[in-house]
Amino acid sequence: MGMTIAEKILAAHIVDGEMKQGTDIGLKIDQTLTQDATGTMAYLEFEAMGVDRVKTERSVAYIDHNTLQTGFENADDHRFIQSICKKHGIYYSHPGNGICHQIHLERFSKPGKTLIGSDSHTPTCGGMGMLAMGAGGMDVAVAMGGGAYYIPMPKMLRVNLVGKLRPFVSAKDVILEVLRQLSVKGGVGYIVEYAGEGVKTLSVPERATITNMGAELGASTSIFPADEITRQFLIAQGREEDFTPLASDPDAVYDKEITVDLSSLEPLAAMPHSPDNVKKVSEIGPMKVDQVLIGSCTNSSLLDMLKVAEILDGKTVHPDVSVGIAPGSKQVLYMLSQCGALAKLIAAGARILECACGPCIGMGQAPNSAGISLRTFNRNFEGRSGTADAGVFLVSPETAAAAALTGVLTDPMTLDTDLSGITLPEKFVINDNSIDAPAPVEEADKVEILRGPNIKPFPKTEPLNDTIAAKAILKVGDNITTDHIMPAGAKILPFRSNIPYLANFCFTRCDEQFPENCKKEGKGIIIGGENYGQGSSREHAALVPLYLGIKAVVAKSFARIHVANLVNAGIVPLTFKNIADYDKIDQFDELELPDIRAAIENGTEVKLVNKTKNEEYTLNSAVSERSADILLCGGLLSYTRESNK
Ligand code: MIC
Ligand code: SF4
Repeated sequence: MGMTIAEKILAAHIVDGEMKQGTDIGLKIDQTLTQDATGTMAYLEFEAMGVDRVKTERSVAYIDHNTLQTGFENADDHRFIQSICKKHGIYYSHPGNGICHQIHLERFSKPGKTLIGSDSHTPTCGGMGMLAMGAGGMDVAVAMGGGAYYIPMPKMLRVNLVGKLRPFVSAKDVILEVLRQLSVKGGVGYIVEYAGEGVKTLSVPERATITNMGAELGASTSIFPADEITRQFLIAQGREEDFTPLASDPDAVYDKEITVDLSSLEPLAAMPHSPDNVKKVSEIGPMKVDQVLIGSCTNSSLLDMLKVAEILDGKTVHPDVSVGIAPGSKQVLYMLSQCGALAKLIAAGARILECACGPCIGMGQAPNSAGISLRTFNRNFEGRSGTADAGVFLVSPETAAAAALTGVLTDPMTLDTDLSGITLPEKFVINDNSIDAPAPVEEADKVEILRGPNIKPFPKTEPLNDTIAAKAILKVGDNITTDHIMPAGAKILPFRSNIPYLANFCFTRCDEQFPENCKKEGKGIIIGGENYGQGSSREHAALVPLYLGIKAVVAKSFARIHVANLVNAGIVPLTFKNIADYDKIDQFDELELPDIRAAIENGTEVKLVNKTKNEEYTLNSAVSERSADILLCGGLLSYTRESNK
């Protein structure tokens, strides 16, 4: 039987298990990346493992999230990461060099290789034909130490692209259409593979926009073939030797298939507050817009920026709109400045922002009260922008630029600009001087690790108890994001290495009393709905609840990265056997999970006793055999220490 692209890469990297759906497989990881908001913790965990030098082919640490330095915290963390990199064999990308995914695509991605990153948008490099997955920081630390990365063997979903995009319709509209068809849960358990004639009409950065936002489908990852277009991109980046062709076999079997007709697509927008709440721009109509932001790892490539510059050329942005533009990398910004496109953006009145995540993660540019913000980003979860009552719409750069001029949501197909001349350059300008190579092995000993006072100890874990008895300290609905569990933003993000401080903000978007209640009770169980923990890969959404005494989360279903993070933190994830039981539990009910340790050990069903209601429900332990062992030890760090004994 033929293989899909993903199956070929999996087969070449499997080191444990069998490629059988429903079982866990362990993969050899060729490359890792971290960003600074998850990186500090990941490197503390790496240090705790006691490995001298990373064992991957390439590991890179990027500084792109916490670049707003309103106190010493971020700068201290950057210095810590820089020194760790130097000592342990990791490449270090300086702040200002750009967003991890954009730079990794440009400078390090390689078809056929595996990459895991402590950021949920790591699948961006799937646009290059890499098997690139988002993971918790601890999993990345293990992979840097040479350990395998475990995932449940995914199912295969094929997106058949037919036709060709019309001008002013772009890659963002393709992924918004896929999200419209599949929803934020539609990709769970799948690797999404793009195929069909339409693939040949998309450049690598366009493919990367699509695989990037595949994260919002809940998919394990997304991937494109590596073809002549891929090779041309690598040649333009001066890296032709990194090319390997990659295609699925003609008789490859997919578990599911959908089709997107590129020719009939129209500009789309994801409306507040979910990336799958998609409508046609023409259908929403000329809604007044207060802010337009262009950038983020989804849409900050040179191609995107050149199109925007062309649309704004010779015009002035609408006086009622604040327009911010953050090019994705130093390479993009430099080339924009060289060809004069940057001058067009500046002349039009755009606010040029640093090459970083910036407003995408709430680092500045919060909209006005009840403001309408059009963003080329990938997430529009409530409150993520920093303004609780703002409405964020996710759109393509073309749609964003159109609204920047008119002040209202505008279908860019109605513009009179000609974008046909905008193509990728044959050669990008290569200047890697903002990426430091690590110290040579023989000098590593001399490198001192620089630790600031913001770094606080990791929360204590303990082996799983025989029985868990605790209150239902919180009950939440469907599609709870990690932004609900552990918000980000300029005020909180600098404390990603200070779990006790972060605890004051945990779940406060759902229940202001949550941290207080946990501290009062000392322990608790969380009751969740479908797709609990979707969104970011931040392990803080597990580590902070762990610190607050959360012992188990009982949900209708879980998002892939978050469930792994819970296990890694030693918090037991459980699912309802009978979904209707969810309705029978109320906040503060006294719950008990008798003999939970034995049930996890033996892989049997788990009993949940609701003492308040005098009822009993059956739960499934949502974990594999290996995850069960990790839970029994009290988390991945203890498990790794035990296994190394
Ligand atoms: C995000 O987009 O939410 C982030 C910030 O990039 C996160 C990582 C984090 O929380 O640090 C992600 O997507 O994994
Ligand atoms: Fe950064 Fe936003 Fe991309 Fe996350 S989604 S990596 S915050 S640009």
